[in-house]
Amino acid sequence: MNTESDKFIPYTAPVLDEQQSLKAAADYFEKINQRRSLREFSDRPVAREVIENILKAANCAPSGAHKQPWTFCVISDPTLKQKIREAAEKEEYENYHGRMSEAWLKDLEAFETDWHKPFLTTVPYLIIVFKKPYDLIEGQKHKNYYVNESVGLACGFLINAIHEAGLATLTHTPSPMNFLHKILERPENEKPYLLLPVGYPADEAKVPNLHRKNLSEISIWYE
Ligand code: IYR
Repeated sequence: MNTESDKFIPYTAPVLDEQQSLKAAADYFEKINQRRSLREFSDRPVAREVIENILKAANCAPSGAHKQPWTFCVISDPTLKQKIREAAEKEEYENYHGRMSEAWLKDLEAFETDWHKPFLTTVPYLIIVFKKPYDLIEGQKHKNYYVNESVGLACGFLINAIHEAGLATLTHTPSPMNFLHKILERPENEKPYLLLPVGYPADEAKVPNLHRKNLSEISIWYE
């Protein structure tokens, strides 16, 4: 039973002094600055427990009213990966042959992408994130809050955990993504949100030569 005394518990994260904060923030930036979206993966296996911990980390993201409106489908079955690749490539073919605007195609030139998505079958794991606009409990609909924001945050945590584990990923949205709902036989209250291939990078993997905006371009300080 919930009593008044167990409604709130102590906050246990360590409190750092200024020197420790300076070092922690700088070290963290240095590490996350190595993160890149990758399209060239190795087929080297990844331990299931690594993926379990990555998902547990994603599940630590904040969410509207702590509803955690997400489901992570984890696919290592080769037949299923092949099926997903075929369906994704079919949509991407349409995207690259008429559905995307000229301006959009031009913006993608730096990435040299096309409708072929071989990484979907190379990687040991695909993680498909579903959002839940409402929960279904005993046939009753219970609305969730800030669903896109919450699931976006969880994906951020997920990508961070993937990087931290020495793995790489790509935020892939072969839209429309409804085929994932069908192939994975998800319930009506789940909508596909993001597809993440997860694995080790291929030997000598390359990424586009992109630059991040600097602090003065992304922040305005009111001091
Ligand atoms: N979904 C396509 C196109 C694509 C769109 C964006 I926005 C990108 O940042 C990269 C690619 C594809 O995956 O190729």
